[in-house]
Amino acid sequence: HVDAVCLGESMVTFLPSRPGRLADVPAFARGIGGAESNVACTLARAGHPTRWISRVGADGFGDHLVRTIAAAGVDTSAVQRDPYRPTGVYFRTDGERATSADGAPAEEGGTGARPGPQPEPSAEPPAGTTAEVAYYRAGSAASAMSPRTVDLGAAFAGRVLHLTGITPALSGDCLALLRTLTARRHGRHRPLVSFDVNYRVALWRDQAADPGPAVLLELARGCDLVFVGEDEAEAAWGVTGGPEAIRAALPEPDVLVVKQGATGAVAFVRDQGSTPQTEPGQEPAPNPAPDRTVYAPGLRVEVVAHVGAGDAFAAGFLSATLRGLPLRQRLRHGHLLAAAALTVPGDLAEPPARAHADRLAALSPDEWG
Ligand code: KDG
Repeated sequence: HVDAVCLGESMVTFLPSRPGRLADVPAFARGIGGAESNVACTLARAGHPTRWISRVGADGFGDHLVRTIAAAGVDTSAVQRDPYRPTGVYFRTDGERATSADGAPAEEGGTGARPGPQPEPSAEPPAGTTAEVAYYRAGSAASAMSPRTVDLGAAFAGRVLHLTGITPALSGDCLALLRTLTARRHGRHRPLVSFDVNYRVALWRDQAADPGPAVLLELARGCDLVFVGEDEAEAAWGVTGGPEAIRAALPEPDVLVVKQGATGAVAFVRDQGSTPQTEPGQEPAPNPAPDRTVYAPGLRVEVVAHVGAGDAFAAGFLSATLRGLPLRQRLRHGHLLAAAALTVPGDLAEPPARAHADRLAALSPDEWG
């Protein structure tokens, strides 16, 4: 039995030994990254049987990724090894602390967690330094994922299939794969398809006339649950006017979660009772039933790094969804896990024990705020 399947590229990540520009940092420590495997590891650590589907090189970095993700309790049996293409890697630097205190930038997708006072940093990057991300993933093993190489049965085997907008930016084959996985023609045979928009400008800008925004909107429309940052929706689609305007631009998913950076998150859920059933191959009804809308403020934490917080938020929301918890609890579980990820330097934090998270998520609005 599989609760969730997460599909996407993971990379070996190199985190800087000290703040500063990529040109100046002398050494990097090895970690792992990848939005979808971050969600998979967090779901598995939260007690959900979870599978990660991907493709890595037949190299040491591929061994390291598979070993580390399996050690988090994730089923890696559907991960393929590519004898010709390498495992992707990337390097990050720290930006000025003041930058991160403003809430997650669009690149990180927003988290809904509210940053609190900053810890006294041991070494500040020079003023004006922004965080840099250098990807070495063009032609990677994962970019060779396609509808032909990926076992679609394995992808559809869980109750939830989690995807992100990073994968379609990797190659034409990866885009074709995401189109296949998000096609509504699979109807009742597909699991709940979850999509975190994750608009990574750096991955799309090499392509003529950045097709990213249009592709991400098209794919999001085929999914059942979509996560998007308010700033991200503006950067990608030019939608201003807040969560309601984003919902108006994206009415198709049954559930839409709009993350408002440092403030909180809003979830829109179509009232299933009054939604006409969509047959396989059919478009959703033109006038969908009205939404239920819930807002939940984020938590105030001392931010160490934003990386991975959006993934942790998605994992918390998905975990609570899989457990059938009410909408507000789903948002709060998202905030709790995001808060944990914000307080560590790498992508992944140990999630709080389920009973502890449940107690925190059940606090009254006064206690929570
Ligand atoms: O959400 C964190 C990810 O951005 C990071 O782990 C790397 O998947 C990654 C990407 O493509 O940016």
